[in-house]
Amino acid sequence: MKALLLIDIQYDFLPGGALEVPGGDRIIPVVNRLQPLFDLVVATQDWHPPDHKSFARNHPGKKVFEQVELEGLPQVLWPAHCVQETQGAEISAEISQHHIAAVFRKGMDPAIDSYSGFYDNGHRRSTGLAAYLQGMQVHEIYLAGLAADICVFFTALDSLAAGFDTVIIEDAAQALKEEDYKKAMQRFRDAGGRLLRSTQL
Ligand code: VGL
Ligand code: ZN
Repeated sequence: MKALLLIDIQYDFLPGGALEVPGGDRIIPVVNRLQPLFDLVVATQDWHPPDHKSFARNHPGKKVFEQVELEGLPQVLWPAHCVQETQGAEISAEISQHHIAAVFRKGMDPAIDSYSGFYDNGHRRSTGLAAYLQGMQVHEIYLAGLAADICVFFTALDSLAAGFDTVIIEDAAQALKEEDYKKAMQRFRDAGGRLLRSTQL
């Protein structure tokens, strides 16, 4: 079975959002066109409490995009984004919702960030996504969403590590920073991942 994972296609990562990915909205029609081609579509949703430690505002004297240490890990401080129950945390209504079988939320623990849809950044706790996909007999995972250099990338690495055949759909994922994206995709390929364009599916 082939699954399409839609990573964090939420208003706060789209143009006009609190942590907008430039051009992030370009992926929406591509994602909608792809959904019917898969056996299963699953979404992730960044879902932070207001006191989340990845927010610069929760570190007095620190600025957005500064780096600190959190639970022994390097942490970029973000503008407050995807706060639980706010409009910015909603998955875009422009994404066809009827194909989405399940939504896995992440980033609820205020003490640690969670870029991957599978685990927090310290790989301490699982979201249950790997077991869910295995239970659904999924062997191939295709990724789309935001941001390509952060949450799509880290989800893709964990997907490979869990043993799934893993593909990032290049034109269905948009990066926050182009230089980071290039490095990330090199690491992804080195780990055994593949990049395809939506027209190749
Ligand atoms: C993301 C930064 C912070 C993402 C989530 O979805 O790529 N990036 N939280
Ligand atoms: Zn976040």
